[in-house]
Amino acid sequence: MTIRLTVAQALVRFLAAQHTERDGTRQRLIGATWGIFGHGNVAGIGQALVEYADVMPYHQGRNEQAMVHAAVGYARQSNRLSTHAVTTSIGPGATNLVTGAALATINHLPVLLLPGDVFATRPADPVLQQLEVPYAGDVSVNDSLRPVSRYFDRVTRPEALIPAALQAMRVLTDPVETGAVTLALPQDVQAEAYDWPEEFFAERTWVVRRPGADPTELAEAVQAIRAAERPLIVAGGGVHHSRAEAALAELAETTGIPVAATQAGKGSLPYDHPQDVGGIGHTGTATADELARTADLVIGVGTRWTDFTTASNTLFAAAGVRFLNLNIAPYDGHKLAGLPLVADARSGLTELTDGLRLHGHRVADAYRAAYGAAKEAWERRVDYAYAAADPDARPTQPQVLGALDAVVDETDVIINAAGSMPGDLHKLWRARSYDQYHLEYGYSCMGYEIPAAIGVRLAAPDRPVWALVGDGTYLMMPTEIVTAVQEGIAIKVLLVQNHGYASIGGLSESVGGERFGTAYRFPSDDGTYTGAPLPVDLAANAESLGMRVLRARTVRDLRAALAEARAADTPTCVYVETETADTVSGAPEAQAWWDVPVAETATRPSAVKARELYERHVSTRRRHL
Ligand SMILES: Cc1ncc(C[n+]2csc(CCOP(=O)(O)OP(=O)(O)O)c2C)c(N)n1
Ligand SMILES: [Mg+2]
Repeated sequence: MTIRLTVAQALVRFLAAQHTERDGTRQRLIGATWGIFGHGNVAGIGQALVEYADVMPYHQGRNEQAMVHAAVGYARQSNRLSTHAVTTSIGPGATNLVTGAALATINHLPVLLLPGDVFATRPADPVLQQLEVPYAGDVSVNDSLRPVSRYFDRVTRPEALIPAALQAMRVLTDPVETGAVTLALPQDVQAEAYDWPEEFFAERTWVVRRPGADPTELAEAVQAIRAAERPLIVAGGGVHHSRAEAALAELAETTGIPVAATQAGKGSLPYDHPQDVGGIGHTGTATADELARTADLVIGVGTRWTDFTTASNTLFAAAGVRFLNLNIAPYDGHKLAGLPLVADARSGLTELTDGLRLHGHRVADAYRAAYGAAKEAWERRVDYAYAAADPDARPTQPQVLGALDAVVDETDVIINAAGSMPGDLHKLWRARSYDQYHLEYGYSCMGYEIPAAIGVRLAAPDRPVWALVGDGTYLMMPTEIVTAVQEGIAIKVLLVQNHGYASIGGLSESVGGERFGTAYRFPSDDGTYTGAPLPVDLAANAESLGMRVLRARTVRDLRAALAEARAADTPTCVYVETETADTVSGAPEAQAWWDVPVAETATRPSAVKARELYERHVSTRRRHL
C-alpha cells in the first residue's frame, strides 16, 4: 500500500508518529512544531501543518532564533526525551536559526530544524532571498547550518526524505550525538507529491539508551576512588540529562565524597544536601573552589570541562591531581587526560556505588567535617548577600535574588543565560529541586530566557516558570512575549534594569577596557557613553507587548510584586531597577580566575596594570597530562 502525499505532508505525518522510550515511559519525540512562514515553507510545511493540525500542534513564533530557544527550553525540561520542530522560510528566516542551532548543539539538547531552501529544480535563478555563489551551484545560505548541526541533510528528491528523516530521528534520540538536526527542504520539493510506503507512517519508538561501563574502565575507576584521600565530584549537565540525581546522591552518601556542580549540573543535589558544596569554578563557591584546589582525584560526571569550570585550567592545583570522567561521550570522557569511564551517568554511578560498597569505602571523617563547616560558612555568606538592611531602599541584584528565593518553592523553575546574573546565581541560588535551576551557560546567549521560559512552561504547564533577564538581554529579544500573550502561556519575567551591561562593564574594567561601550547612556563630551541613563522605559515596553507589569521600586515592593506575579495565571513581568548601576552586583567576589586575554601593549595605565595582573594569573595555568 502507498499513500500519495506531498513531501511536507509526509514529513509532518511521520514526525507525529515518532516516540522515545526510556525507563519504561514512552512519549512523543516531536511534541509540536514552531513556524514563521514565508516563501519556502508557506505552501509546503505550512499547508501540511493545517492539513494535519489534529496530530501536530503548532506554535506561532516571532523570531526564528527565539523559536529554537523555545524548543530547546522544552527539550531540556523534557530531559531530552521530547522536543519541538522549527520551520522557516528561505534566506533570512533560515539563517536566523544559526544562533539557536549552535546553542542547542553546544548544550547537547535536541531540536529539529526545517528551513526552507531554494528550488531544487532551479526554474528561475536566483529566487528572492537566494545567495548566489559563483564557484558552487549547490550552496545555499542553509549550508551555514552545517557546522552547528549534529546532522544535516538537504532533501532534493521526495524519496530521499525516507532515509533523511530516519537518520534525523536517530541523531535526535542518541544521548551522545544529540543537538540541532537540520533537514533543509527545497520549496518545490516540499510541495511535490509522492507515493509513500504506508509503513513510513507507522508508530516508531526510539529507545534512549543507558549503556553501562566497560568492566576494565570500571575496575580502574573504583581503584582510583579507593586510593584518593581528597576526592571531589563535579556534577555536570549530563547528570540531569540522564536523570541520575538519585544515583549521584547514593554515591555521595555511601562514600561521603562532596559534590560540586557546574552551571548545567547545579541542582543535581538539593542545596541543603550535606554533600552539596555548590557551584564550582570562576563563578563557584569558596567551599567548592577550595576543595578543587586541594583535590587529589576529581570525578567529573557528565561535564564538558569548560573554562568556567576549570578556572581556565588554574583551579585544580594539587600536585599529581588526576581526573576520572564518567561521561557517555568518549570525547568528553578523555578530557584533561582523565581516566575515562564511558557510560550513561545513571548506569555508571550505580556501578561505581556498587563497586565501592563492596569495599566499604568512605572518605575520612575529618575531610567530611571540614567541607561541612565550609558549606555552613558559605550559607551565612548567602544569607548576608540576600538580606536587605533597609526594605525601603532600592535592592542590589543579590537582594533581588533573595526576594525571589523567599517566594519560590521546589516547583518553581528559574531560567537565565547571560549577564551578571549567571555568576550570582551559580554562587548564591538555593536549588530546591533537580530541575529548578535552568542555566543555559554553554552558549550563554542573551535573549534565550524569555522564549525558553515558554518552552519550559509548555513542558511543565503547572509549574511557575521565571525568565530572569537583564535590560541588555531584554532588548536583545523581547519578541516572544507576544507569543506568550497570544497563547496564554503564563510565564513570569523578572526584568532587572541596571542601564547596560554590568557584567561586561565589570569585566572590561578588570581587563583595562575602561567599561568602553558597555553602558546604556548618552555620550559625554569626550565621546564615551558615560552621560545620563537613557529615557527608556522597559516596563512600558513589556506592557505594550501585552504583559501585565508590576513595577517595584524598593525591596518591600519587590517582595509583594514577586508574590503577586507568582500567583498570576497570565504572563506577568516584575520590573525592578537595581541599586549599583555601574558595578557588578554586590555579590561575593569571584573565587577563581577566568582567562580573558589583556592587551600586551598599551598606553593607558589601566591596561598596563591589568596586563601585569594577567601575567601573574597566566603563570598558574597548567596542562593536565
Ligand atoms: C547574543 C549575545 N551577545 C553578546 C553577548 C556578550 N554579553 C554577555 S553578557 C552581556 C551583557 C548583558 O547585559 P544585561 O542583560 O543587561 O545583564 P547585566 O550584565 O547588566 O547583568 C553581553 C553583551 C552574549 N552573551 N550574547
Ligand atoms: Mg544590565
